[in-house]
Amino acid sequence: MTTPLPGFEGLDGPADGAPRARRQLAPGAVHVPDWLDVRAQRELVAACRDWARGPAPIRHTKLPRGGVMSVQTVCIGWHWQPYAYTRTADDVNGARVAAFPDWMVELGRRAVTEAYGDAAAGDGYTPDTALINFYDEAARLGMHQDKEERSGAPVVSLSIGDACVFRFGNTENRGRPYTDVELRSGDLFVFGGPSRFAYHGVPKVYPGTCDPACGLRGGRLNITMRVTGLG
Ligand SMILES: O=C(O)CCC(=O)C(=O)O
Repeated sequence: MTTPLPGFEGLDGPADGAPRARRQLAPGAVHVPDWLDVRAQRELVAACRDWARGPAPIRHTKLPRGGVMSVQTVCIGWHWQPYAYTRTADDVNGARVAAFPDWMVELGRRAVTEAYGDAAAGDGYTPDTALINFYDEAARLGMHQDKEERSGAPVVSLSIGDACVFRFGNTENRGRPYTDVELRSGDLFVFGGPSRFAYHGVPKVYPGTCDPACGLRGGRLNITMRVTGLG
């Protein structure tokens, strides 16, 4: 048996190195480990590097009360800033954000199909925005709901790089009950249906767990695809 990653011992899941099984955490919330192979991870990292350069470069999002998010974010399709979507990155440089590519729509469809085992659900899924978050070793994301979208379509989350603790909670409040899941490079997490508006966050990233074969030298990249429901 291999040694668990430091700090992972208390989490619910197999030891590091053991195969991890697809798991439904709650109705509509599904974790599919190792969904992206290394090549797909590298391609996504390369695409995200391009988007991070512009037209609206990656930034630490400013919060309305004067705080700044520790995570760095760049958006495609639509630009998210607390708490609305716009086509232009008005809190960055005013540029229109990069288009949401067709290949990403296809990836989102495949993700929904495979997470839910439901081709019709996948075929009907047309994401039009993605928030791309980069976490350095100090970055965290507090418990929140993704609720600026005017659509109940699922959120598709892809993780690359350092492993993290992903906290998936309930739809009522930021507190318990919640489940902590370790998300590793290549993992897919989809939340829709009754779980679409569940609170979730990232309380911890495990620096140094990134395999450079994924295309990142360090840190964690997370891509969440969404359907805005905006015209
Ligand atoms: O980084 C993650 O796994 C979650 C990202 C997230 O919750 C968000 O972008 O709203």
